[in-house]
Amino acid sequence: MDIELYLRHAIMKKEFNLVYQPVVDISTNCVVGLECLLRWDNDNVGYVPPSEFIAIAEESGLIHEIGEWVLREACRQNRKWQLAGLPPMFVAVNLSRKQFNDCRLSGTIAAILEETGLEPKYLELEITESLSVEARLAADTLGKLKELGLRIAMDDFGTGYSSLGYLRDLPMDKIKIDQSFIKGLQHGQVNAIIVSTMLTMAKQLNLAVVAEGVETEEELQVLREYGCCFVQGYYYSKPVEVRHIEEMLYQLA
Ligand code: G
Ligand code: G
Ligand code: MN
Ligand code: NA
Repeated sequence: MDIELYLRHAIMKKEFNLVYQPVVDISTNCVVGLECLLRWDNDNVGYVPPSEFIAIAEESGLIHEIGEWVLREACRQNRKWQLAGLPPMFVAVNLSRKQFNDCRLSGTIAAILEETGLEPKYLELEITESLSVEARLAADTLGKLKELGLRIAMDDFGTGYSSLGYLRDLPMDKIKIDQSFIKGLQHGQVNAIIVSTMLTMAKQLNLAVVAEGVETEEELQVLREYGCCFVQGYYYSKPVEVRHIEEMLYQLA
């Protein structure tokens, strides 16, 4: 309960911070995008991981205000990097279920894009497989969002209850293979069979693929052989603060 009280004032007190993790094209080592991840540090409760405070924000309804802050901040920052002359990259924002189910979402996002001047094609929204809405409603919402010109990625792909049903029914642009499939990836394993099959399927469905949680050269090598183009994970970089991004972009180049 205490946490909710502090969370309520966190935006006003500027206690939130975004960190960014690169999505890398493995054939060129170029950063093509950055996923932003929310961090919260409060004097009284200390560091609270997002898995905890986002659940509280969802229950209390604070997620709308917090989520809007994240979207605005990510778009503003990406536009700023572009104006500073960095190569254009997309920024990926995680959406929680309550945000997704809010009928004002596409209007809010349209306003944020307008206000920050970020071209919609540089914004990506990550949704998970647990939207818990009817497929038809979710398809309507996604349709409206895509009309704005942005892209939709399915996060943690493969771990939900209806991954394939979602792919069939919803207009996705990308799947992000959950890191549990990537850990210790080696030929001949069940995980390897699943990952290579996901890649084949995605190709035929015209979906981009990002493999998440890549930590080792070995995992990267197997992914390369299966024709995976984009990865994200500690092998390249942890999520880092804004002031480290430019440094990191030069290092990877
Ligand atoms: O950064 P990582 O530590 O620990 O993230 C943990 C979880 O929190 C992930 O599932 C991630 O998607 C989620 N998360 C991080 N930032 C945000 C955010 O801004 N909004 C939402 N809804 N989820 C987020
Ligand atoms: O659920 P989502 O995919 O949005 O959250 C990504 C989470 O995965 C974040 O908590 C991020 O810090 C974490 N993460 C990103 N790359 C790696 C990695 O290579 N290894 C591990 N263990 N976690 C990672
Ligand atoms: Mn994500
Ligand atoms: Na994920």
